[in-house]
Amino acid sequence: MSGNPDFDLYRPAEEHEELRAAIRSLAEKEIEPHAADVDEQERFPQEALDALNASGFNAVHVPEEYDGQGADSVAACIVIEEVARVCGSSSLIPAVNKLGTMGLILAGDDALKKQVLPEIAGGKMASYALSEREAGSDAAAMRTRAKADGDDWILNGSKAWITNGGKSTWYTVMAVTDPEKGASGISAFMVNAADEGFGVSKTEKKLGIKGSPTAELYFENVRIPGDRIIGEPGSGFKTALQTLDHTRPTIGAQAVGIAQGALDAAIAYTQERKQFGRAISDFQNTQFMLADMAMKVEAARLMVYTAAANAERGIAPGGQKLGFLAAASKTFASDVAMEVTTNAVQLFGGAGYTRDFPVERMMRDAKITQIYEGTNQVCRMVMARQVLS
Ligand code: COS
Repeated sequence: MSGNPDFDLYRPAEEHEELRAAIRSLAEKEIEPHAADVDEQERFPQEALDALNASGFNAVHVPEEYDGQGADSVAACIVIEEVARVCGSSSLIPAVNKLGTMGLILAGDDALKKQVLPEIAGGKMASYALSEREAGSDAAAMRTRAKADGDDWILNGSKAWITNGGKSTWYTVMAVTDPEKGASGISAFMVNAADEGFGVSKTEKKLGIKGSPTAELYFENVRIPGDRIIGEPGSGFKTALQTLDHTRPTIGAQAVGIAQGALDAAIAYTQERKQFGRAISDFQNTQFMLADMAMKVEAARLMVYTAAANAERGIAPGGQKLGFLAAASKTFASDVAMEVTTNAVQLFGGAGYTRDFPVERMMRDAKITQIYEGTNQVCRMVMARQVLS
């Protein structure tokens, strides 16, 4: 049976294993030592950005023709997962660089790609600006307006909860261009941080991922040239949702990484910690908890890679099931991450509740993966629509 080529589908590619070894080594050496401080000080993980940029792991998804590495979607997930295993905040650098450029990659024209993508491959960052204070899950209810003025567009409004807002150079911004047309009157644009009238009005104080700024952006008569629109006017909402079909698995990957980090810490700690004269890993309760945690992390990982592989194939039109798997993998992996990190804290006992160990940070960081890129409730809506269609 071993010669059956079909079984290769279920074997990780050699280059993916090599990539994992490389990014794990970098993450453990350059990112992990700063993770607790980044969280404690609520500061941007500059060391991580420098290390990721120097090694080219900052945005591996950027196609080769735009000076990137053209890594596939599974490879991008592996990078995010391995960084998240040591630092959730830092993993948002490669994750959001992909989120902030995916609409452009999917629907933008060549000239705009040439303007933006080489900069991202070279170390500048990108963000995705869809949500507004009154338009979160109901994203089509957005108010930010873009009006044509000659060949230019003029943007007014604000966006909320924008990951890496203020740190990014480029922003994919969804705005209403035709208020009469609802979701079909929304367009997507590339806005540059240097564009006059663009700014950051507020940075959130958060439970977790404290090293990654989450910002409110404002646009005050921001004039951008006509060639900064992504695709046709009115296609922006579809581009935004299509983007999420490609990037929800990357949040799944982040969740898997955080869960794996907590599991690894719990395995090590329970073998060292002695109570009643034995290592607590000798007790069956601990063993069953660790077994369940490991089983669920593995299941989540396989689902995320399957969704990412589907996203890879779904770049061609007609990838009908992409939305289901993307939402399902993100939802499943984030629920697993919440459960596994909570159980890791439990296995550490009182020590797990302190900041002397990384598991409480991982538990706080895991929570956001159930909320962003579509709350798990919205993701279940997306799944149910496809199941019932
Ligand atoms: N890809 C491409 N097009 C899609 C799509 C997808 N995955 N899903 C829906 N569309 C299209 C629909 O076909 C529809 O087009 P037509 O009117 O031409 O048929 C259009 O987009 C609007 O879709 P729909 O009517 O389903 O939109 P809703 O307003 O009902 O919203 C949900 C759908 C709730 C699923 C969407 O708003 C959503 O995903 N919200 C969460 C947003 C989110 O994840 N925010 C987090 C931001 S990142 S931190």
